[in-house]
Amino acid sequence: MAKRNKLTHRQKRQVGKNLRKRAQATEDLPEDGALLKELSGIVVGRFGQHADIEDSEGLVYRCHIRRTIDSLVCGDEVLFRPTKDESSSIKGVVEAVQPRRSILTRPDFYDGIKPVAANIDQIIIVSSLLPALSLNIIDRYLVASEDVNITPVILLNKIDLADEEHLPLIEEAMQTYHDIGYDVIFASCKTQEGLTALQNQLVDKTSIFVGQSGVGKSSLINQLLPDVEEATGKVSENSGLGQHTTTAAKLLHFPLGGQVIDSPGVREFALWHLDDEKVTWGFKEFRDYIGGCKYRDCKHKDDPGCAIREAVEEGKIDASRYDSYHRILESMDEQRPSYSISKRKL
Ligand SMILES: Nc1nc2c(ncn2[C@@H]2O[C@H](COP(=O)(O)OP(=O)(O)OP(=O)(O)O)[C@@H](O)[C@H]2O)c(=O)[nH]1
Ligand SMILES: [Mg+2]
Ligand SMILES: [Zn+2]
Repeated sequence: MAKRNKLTHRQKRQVGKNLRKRAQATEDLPEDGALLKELSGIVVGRFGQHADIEDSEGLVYRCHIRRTIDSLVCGDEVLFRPTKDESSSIKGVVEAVQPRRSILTRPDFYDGIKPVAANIDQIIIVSSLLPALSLNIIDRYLVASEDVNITPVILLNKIDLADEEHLPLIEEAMQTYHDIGYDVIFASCKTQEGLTALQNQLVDKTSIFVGQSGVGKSSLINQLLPDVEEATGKVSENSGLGQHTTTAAKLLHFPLGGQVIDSPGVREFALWHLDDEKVTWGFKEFRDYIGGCKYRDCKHKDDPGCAIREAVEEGKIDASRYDSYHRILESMDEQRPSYSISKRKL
């Protein structure tokens, strides 16, 4: 008997995808006559083959998605047709997606770049003092935000945990971001410090909270939306990670206006999909100097006549941001999955 070659993980996923597509194709979508006229709505939840769509009055319909739509994420504005029969479990069909004003993506090890959320106005980068404050991680999120061209805001949570010795150091580090031009908010879910400032920052915008597990994203959302009760978890002593982590993507409205998309997909931004030039561009304060280096292929390190390094030496660019930049470039080579490297070599 001929030996059958095993499929690779990637091939198995492709087969699974094809099977799901076939199943969906043969699924009975409601007939034209069973549907009411088209309405506009927004995707507030996304599960497998279905999406929850909210209409302009705040009513939510669980809908099928037409096969012609190949990508639908929280925050997408859509046209959908409710079913006439209100007793059916599926309440409508998503017919079309409006052009996106912005799209947040994340690199997926197997599928390449995957969309996570659409029409986001700002990214709230949540960091905290437990897990320990990492400026390098903030810088990674800033680069990712700059790359998708969505305004980032830095939120330092759990400020109640800062002691008198460390507070000035933390303030100094945050001042650097403020000087570059980023909004910085100090907050605590425990003492309520900074929550009004955060609330004002969120009005009339669609925001997304990103940050490592356990920094308090869900706790902050709970504070602003006491009715919602996002699952929060104690930071596990062993791993330093939150235990009750958020799993399903959803869009929630704030009482004062504005909305948030809470999604697990953006918790960990990896940057390996960006090339070096994009990382450089993601350091906003470097931009004035890009193109000013002596050599076109300047690595902005020891190269003679490097305009960026000279700006660091003259104190125009913060030295810790410059170090962080090089650390990101070095770690990206390690994080890049092998198939991505081989693609680059082609
Ligand atoms: N001391 C202190 N603890 C906080 C604060 N905010 C949140 N926490 C605690 O931090 C832990 C983790 O908070 P979560 O809100 O679950 O964190 P998360 O960012 O949503 O984590 P994931 O869902 O895993 O990504 C919980 O035990 C919270 O009670 C704060 O301002 N001060
Ligand atoms: Mg959470
Ligand atoms: Zn240079």
